Amino acid sequence: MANEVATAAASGSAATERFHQDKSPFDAVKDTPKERVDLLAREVLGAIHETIRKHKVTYDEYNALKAWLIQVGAAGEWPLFLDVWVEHVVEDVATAHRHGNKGSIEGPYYVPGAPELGADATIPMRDGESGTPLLWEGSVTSTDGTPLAATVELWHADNDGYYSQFAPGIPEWNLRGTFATGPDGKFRIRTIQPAPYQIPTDGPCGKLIAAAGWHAWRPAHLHVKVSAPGHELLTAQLYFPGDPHNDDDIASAVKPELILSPVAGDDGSAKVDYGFVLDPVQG
Ligand code: MBD
Ligand code: FE
Repeated sequence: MANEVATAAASGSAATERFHQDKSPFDAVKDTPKERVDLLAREVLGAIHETIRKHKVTYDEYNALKAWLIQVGAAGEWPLFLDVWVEHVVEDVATAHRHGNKGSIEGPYYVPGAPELGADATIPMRDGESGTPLLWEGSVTSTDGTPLAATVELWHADNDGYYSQFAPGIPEWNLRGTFATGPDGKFRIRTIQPAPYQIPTDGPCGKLIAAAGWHAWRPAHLHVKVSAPGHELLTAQLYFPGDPHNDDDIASAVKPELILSPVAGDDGSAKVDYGFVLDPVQG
């Protein structure tokens, strides 16, 4: 374990495998009419054709694209590519009708089934887990203010920017937990503050970033999925004030409503209050 290093290919193939492991994503769209598939496929291809004509894309560039796309698949980086550069628009469209909490993208590193904990608990972590301790208190309510017995799933990177199950040498459920609130909707979670996250630079996504002169950073973030009976599932990320990448997240997933306001405790820890408002399911 000690000499294993995190590689793009390893975290990419873990993410790809994980995605296929759940129920088939095709099931939910099996009744999609041909007309819609035709429309979407034609418009996406049309946008590519237009770019080629507009910028006179050459055969050398076309062949490089082909080779690069093959590499994205071989490295298992399709989940990473799509979640970094596409998912944020899908999320915007999917949640535009909501009156409750703003959401954000799920990203490639969610794993269902994290250890179940109570409303007042410490997330699984290693002895001496590095990083600023974070005490997070909040409650879950419906849009009319009613407290909800809810489930808060939390997952995040460690102080080196690595996620358990996607980087080697980290215990399986490290920094992943499922917290159940009581009927008052309240929770109190102890964890550590994650570090900013650099998407793998040694794989094909990293190659695109370098070739385009972009940077590979996401701001430090906590991922959550908050659910309650009769309410829409909220998938969100929470951010920390002052992070240099809050303004230029490579995944375009920061919203001002999702930036926390932690206060420093006298023991070097951070304390934060942040609760969630869920939209009732309509109809
Ligand atoms: C992440 O941790 C993440 O949250 C997203 C959206 C993309 C890559 C890595
Ligand atoms: Fe993340």
